Amino acid sequence: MPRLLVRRPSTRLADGELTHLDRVPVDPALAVTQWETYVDAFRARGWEVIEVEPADTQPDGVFVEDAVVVFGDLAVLCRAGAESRRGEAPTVRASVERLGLAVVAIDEPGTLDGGDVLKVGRTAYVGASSRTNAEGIAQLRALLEPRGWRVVAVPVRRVLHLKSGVTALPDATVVGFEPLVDDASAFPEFLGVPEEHGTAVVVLDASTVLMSADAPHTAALYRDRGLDVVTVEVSEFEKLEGCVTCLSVRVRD
Ligand code: CIR
Repeated sequence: MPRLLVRRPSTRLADGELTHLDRVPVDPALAVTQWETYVDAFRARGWEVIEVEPADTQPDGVFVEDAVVVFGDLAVLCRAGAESRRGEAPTVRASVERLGLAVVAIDEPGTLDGGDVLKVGRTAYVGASSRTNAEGIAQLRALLEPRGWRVVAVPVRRVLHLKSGVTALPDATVVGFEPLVDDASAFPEFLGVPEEHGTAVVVLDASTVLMSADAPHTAALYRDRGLDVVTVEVSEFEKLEGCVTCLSVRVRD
């Protein structure tokens, strides 16, 4: 059964980091409702949900994808690019250790945010962003290449993380909103989509994707390609430069 690692929103969510967006009011109660609906969408499709210990002192702790990336039976604990987020790691490590995966960590001076890692088959595209540095990418490459992964660094300047700009459909097509993609030529199969919030998809199963409700034209495009599309409201997280991918870590069988 696929497993989903999540962490409920901090009461200080509204104080989360912002890089490209201006701060606007966040509704904490609505954020919790949206988070619960998001988690339920997985539960309804047979995913086992595992909650990381809540961390109210960590405003961005809900974006658990940034703290760990799973490659088969290897979990790579990240070292956050934003100093304010480094306190998220110990509780994530404790949860990951209970999953029974081999656990390794990115070390100082490396930084790596999980939102910068896009897995497509056995290729890991890694965003060279304001959060992920060259040393972090080098450490990840040293861990993955001996295990049969290809690591491809790609520039990320227009958005926070690589996966704020591009993700992948079940058939490995990389999707992105072109004005926010620094180098679409890095991806062998690329599909431009018409809305910024349509670029983030989570693959629920071979024919189903989960995405933001704030991209109806993109949802229609995916349906035209034969996909089942589940949409959820994630407005309160989008205000903080989050999206459907960063709210969970997916551990697939
Ligand atoms: C941050 O700036 O770190 C958070 N406010 C948003 C993190 C979003 N994570 C992601 O895209 N993977």
